[in-house]
Amino acid sequence: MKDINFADVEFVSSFSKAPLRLPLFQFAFAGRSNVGKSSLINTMLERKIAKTSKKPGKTRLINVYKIGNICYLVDLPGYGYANISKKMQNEWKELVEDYLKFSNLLKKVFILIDMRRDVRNQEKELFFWLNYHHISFDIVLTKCDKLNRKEYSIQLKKFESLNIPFFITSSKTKQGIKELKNYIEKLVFN
Ligand SMILES: Nc1nc2c(ncn2[C@@H]2O[C@H](COP(=O)(O)OP(=O)(O)O)[C@@H](O)[C@H]2O)c(=O)[nH]1
Ligand SMILES: [Mg+2]
Repeated sequence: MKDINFADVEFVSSFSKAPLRLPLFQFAFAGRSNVGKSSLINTMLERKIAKTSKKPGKTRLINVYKIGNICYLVDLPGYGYANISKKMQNEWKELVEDYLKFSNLLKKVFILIDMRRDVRNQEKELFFWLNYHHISFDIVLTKCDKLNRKEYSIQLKKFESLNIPFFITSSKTKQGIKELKNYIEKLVFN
């Protein structure tokens, strides 16, 4: 099996319209704001390339990073902001749903969930919607360093009961990062 050099990364662009014709496999990252999406991408790529916005909810853009000449990581705008208008919610939906439904060569969607939290309606709706459209997804649990052993085992059981494959990660301790990268490699080259 070939290797992907995740450090060989290039920022492609921020898209306000769904990029549907990217010529290589894509891995998309979705999740509510503050879940640790930018941190995860930066940790995987071993540099601070993913933009972190000080004003969450302001950017409705899809950020795309190209790894070597092999694949793309697609950073989808976060959902679940408390104070955003219906209009902005609809814009988010249209942009993200357009991309997920119609993008060429989308290999996998990773849905990030803070491991301390429970699965909420927004995630459940997203699971349902992705299944309905036959779009393949897994869960990536973030911030696993923030749980003590007891909390960890309680949450682990909860997520196991969903019957959706999941990774357990921390951008702080780098737990699970190698596994996630190996998995992406496997999906690209198989
Ligand atoms: N302890 C810990 N904090 C994290 C982790 N990942 C992200 N954070 C923190 O969570 C906050 C939101 O992270 P960010 O990556 O900007 O989230 P995004 O809005 O989903 O892109 C920041 O303060 C990060 O430092 C993690 O794995 N462990
Ligand atoms: Mg971010």
